[in-house]
Amino acid sequence: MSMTLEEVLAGSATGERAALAAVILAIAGATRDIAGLIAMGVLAGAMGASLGQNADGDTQKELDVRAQALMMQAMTGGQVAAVASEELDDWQLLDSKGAYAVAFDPLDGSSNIDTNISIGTIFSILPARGGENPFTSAGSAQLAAGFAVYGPQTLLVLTLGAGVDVFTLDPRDGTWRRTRAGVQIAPTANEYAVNASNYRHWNEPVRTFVDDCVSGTEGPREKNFNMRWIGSLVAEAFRILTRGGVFLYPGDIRAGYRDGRLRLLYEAHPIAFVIEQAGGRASNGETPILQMPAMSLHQRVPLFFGSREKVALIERLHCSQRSDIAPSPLFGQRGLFRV
Ligand code: FBP
Repeated sequence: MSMTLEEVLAGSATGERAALAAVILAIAGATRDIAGLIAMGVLAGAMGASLGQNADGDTQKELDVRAQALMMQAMTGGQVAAVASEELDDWQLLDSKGAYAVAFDPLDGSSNIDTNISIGTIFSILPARGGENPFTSAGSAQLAAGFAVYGPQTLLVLTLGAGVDVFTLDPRDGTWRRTRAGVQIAPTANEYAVNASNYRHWNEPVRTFVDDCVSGTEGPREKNFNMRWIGSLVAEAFRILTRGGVFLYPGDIRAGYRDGRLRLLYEAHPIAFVIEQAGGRASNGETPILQMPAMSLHQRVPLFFGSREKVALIERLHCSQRSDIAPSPLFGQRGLFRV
């Protein structure tokens, strides 16, 4: 029988970090409750009903609010000093003596709630700083991170900085069981994920990357590519962990989208930590996501992640444009670096 989450944590979150296990178990418990609510669908109420707007101006749905409440409940009374959430205007101090700070998106992929498509919860655990704001560090400061996927199976993807494990929720007894250990992302793959309806808003490097994929065997890459866009970051991240590929949510020229759509602190940082721990790469096109400090709680960031060779290619395309030099033969048609 595969190991339970409790057994795995007992082996990896030891010594000073033993309390980290309790925080992860509390988050796992909340995600199990959220999964139960989602599985009920409309029997639990109109989960996709719009209630207003959240701190960042996104439409807030009933399930966003219920998931937020379940996560907050799980964060109270333990070792959590402070929380930040997509659904809160500001960070909240819970207990200045707590050792950890948790940033989370309680419900990722809200636009998919009514459509029975996979959605999830994303979390990032940082060291606390007493009564000070702990949510300003670079992503490299994370102690643990992961996400739950509420799909055909309920999954928990977790890293404590020493590889990535996947746990599956056993609906027979509510136990999380490890079903994959030491996940590794293929270094290259012929699949990309992007909201192509934004093509006209993108900058040149992103258009070049996608144009080359679309041209298939007739283009500079001389092979065919496949495209997927689910509209739930967690589902795209899990697919990429499973069979490789690359995800792109660039900044674009639409009002409010200069830095893309995704939030650094509770979306890009934790996803980047997982992806890099699985041998992949995550970048804003120029800088590794894990090197970027959070300047504000709801800061957005252009996000490219997945198979490391593909992300490196996207970075080279950004770099070649920024350097403002005559097009190099290396980046030209059928160029070496585009392969
Ligand atoms: P939420 O956190 O509000 O759900 O937004 C994030 C997200 O849904 C991601 O999961 C997804 O990758 C992206 O927005 C979809 O954006 P778009 O609406 O442009 O397809």
